[in-house]
Amino acid sequence: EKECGLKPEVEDNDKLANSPPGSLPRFRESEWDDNVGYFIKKKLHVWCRPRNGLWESGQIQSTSGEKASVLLSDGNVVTVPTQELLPANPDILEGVDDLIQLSYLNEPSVLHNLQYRYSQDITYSKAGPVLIAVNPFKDVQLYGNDYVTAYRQKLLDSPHVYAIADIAYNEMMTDEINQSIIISGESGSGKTETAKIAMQYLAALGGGGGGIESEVLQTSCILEAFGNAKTARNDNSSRFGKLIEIHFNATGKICGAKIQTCRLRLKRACDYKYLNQSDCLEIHDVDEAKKFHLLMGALNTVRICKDDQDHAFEMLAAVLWLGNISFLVVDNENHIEVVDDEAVTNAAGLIGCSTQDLMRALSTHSIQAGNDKVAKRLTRQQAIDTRDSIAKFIYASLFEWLVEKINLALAMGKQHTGRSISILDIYGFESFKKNSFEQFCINYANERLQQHFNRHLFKLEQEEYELDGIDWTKIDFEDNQDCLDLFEKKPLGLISLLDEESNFPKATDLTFATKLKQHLSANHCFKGEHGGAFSVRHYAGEVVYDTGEFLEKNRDPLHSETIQLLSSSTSRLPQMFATVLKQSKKPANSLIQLGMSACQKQSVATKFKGQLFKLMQQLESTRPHFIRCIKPNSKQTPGAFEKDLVLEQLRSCGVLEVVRISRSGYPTRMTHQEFTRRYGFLLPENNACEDPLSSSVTILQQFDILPEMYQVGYTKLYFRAGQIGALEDVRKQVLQGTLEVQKCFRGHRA
Ligand code: AD9
Ligand code: MG
Repeated sequence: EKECGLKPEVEDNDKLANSPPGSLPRFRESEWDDNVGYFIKKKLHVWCRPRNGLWESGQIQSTSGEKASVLLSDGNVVTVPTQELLPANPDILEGVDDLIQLSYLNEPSVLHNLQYRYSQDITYSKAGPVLIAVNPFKDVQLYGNDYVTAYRQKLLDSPHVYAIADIAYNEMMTDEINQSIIISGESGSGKTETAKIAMQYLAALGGGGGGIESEVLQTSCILEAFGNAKTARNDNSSRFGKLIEIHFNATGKICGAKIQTCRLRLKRACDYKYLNQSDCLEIHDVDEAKKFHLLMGALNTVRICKDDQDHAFEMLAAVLWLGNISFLVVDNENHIEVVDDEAVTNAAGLIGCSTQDLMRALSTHSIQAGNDKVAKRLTRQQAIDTRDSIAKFIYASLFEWLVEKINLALAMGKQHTGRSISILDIYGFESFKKNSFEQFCINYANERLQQHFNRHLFKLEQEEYELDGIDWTKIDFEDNQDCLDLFEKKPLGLISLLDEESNFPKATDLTFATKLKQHLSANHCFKGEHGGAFSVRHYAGEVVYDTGEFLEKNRDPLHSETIQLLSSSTSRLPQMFATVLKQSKKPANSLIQLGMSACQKQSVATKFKGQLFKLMQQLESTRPHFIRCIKPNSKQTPGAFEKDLVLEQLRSCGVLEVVRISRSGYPTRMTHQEFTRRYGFLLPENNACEDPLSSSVTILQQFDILPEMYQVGYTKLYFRAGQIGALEDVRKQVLQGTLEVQKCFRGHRA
């Protein structure tokens, strides 16, 4: 056993914890090799993986050669290769609030900390500046008025969505900078619930501005009713992304709000009425009647009138009836006729057209032949696609129309103030057994969001240190630029190639797959798979996509006769189209023009990319606060903590790197001017000097801030976590008159 090079002040696990954070020996897993001897000698706690690959904690008893015997917590003694040991944290650090506080940041330690907290229903933790929210899958007693008050008055400071919302609110009010709360995580990890919790807090703080806060809160109910669906991963899965922007007036009261959605205008048939095909019409523990009642209440709150509510439900019914329309094959070329039954009659009635017109639109497609238009009969598959695309279009129009109505209600008579907090809740990263175009778009959006996260927490951080000339050792992080390039590069990226192939009438899923393999194999994030499949190495894991239906879904075909049919309808439909039309910035005076623009319209993927860029631009102009939701198990049940699943999510979203950068970095920073303006008055007058840099340094020295706790940059001061707190305390006491400047100064020095 060799004595190794650990720093001398460290005696054992517990002493580690007792030394102040700044003097903790920080070593990464790679440095463990040098320290294992020390751990062995001191018989310290370690992590090992003696059976089925799971990490277990134990205490080193002895070693011989490359093997160590370890006493596990269950009393068993196991022999494991010393190389496979990792240091465990001292007991005193069990369940710390912030992963930053851990002496050892290896994966089992981080997991253990989260699991320990989770087992006590403490679902929130911090990873430096990022809030980690582990989905409890049950009601936990952490919310409500008492908690809002406690966080507002700083009686509680444990990690919480409320605390994040509070910081955002305060920074908005003091610095007059727009803020954003960016919530990410896998499907079913709790993003939408988290967004609602944040909104709840902001509504409580900003209430009293004329009742708009309750309207803001009610929007979720409506959007979820129409925009969510049950999937394999989540009973209430968001099928659209939303950015809700809450505006405040100068006194901090909510004065308006705006909702922006990007929706994939696509759903699988089985997500609709269409419903009975999913074999799943009931969700355990969900009371539909009650939810419907809440929805009606919410629609009233946002002032959608009774007539409009009826129309909305008529359109829903139309979609459902459309789904029941069936076809009869009439020749050996697979051409069809529409079955004339109650489905087609009812659908036509609700849409507001004649049954004959609807049947014609569903069974024929007119093509230009010279100067004449010739009606071509549709095959069974073509007819089904047409029927489904009408249903999708009606549903999407209805959704857009609702969003517009809600926005009208939220912004009524309110002007923009420049004081806003935006909450972003998008569809989470998805990886199913079979992944199609929907997953392709969803995962691409998540990839963009990850870049935003990386940029802020790593790139900008390091760049700032370097620019300001302070000493800083680079920390590597998983950059996902290559994966974004794979999607976005022109002309040789996934989206460009998809668009190109979508424009080829003769292209098939297979030609598309071959094209991808031909052009993209050089990117290490891409892999061609068997048949029509390809895989992408996403930041959150590898996903195999099946190109089947990619082209069709990207084209999203809506033939001109269908458009014509819908726009001549006597129902509310044309009015709903108008919303969709306006958004594509095409003149809305003639609905036939929709048919024109629909033919030349952008592909779904390109439109999606455009929306995403706009969204990112908007976020770039705000100060971000990040919340990472974690799904503790795949069964959607309380209590179960599947370590592998959690670890995968922690790894993929870069939480560990965030902790590292925050711990060795300087999270608090102020310009010299700001610093002297805030604390300069604490200096005895003869100590005050003109230049802010010298003043700053004097203040720091006078208050005995340890030199390793801060760095002086060209323009700013940088502090390690927690350092500014001591100064703030003194400042507060002086301002409250409970401490005299001279005394506090002398007292502090003493
Ligand atoms: V998706 O990407 O839209 O498919 P989300 O939005 O991440 O997904 P969601 O917020 O819908 O997940 O949460 C899934 C379920 O977890 C909810 O329906 C709740 O049953 C459960 N959940 C999530 N967060 C909480 C919470 N803070 N307290 C209690 C929760 N239950
Ligand atoms: Mg959601």
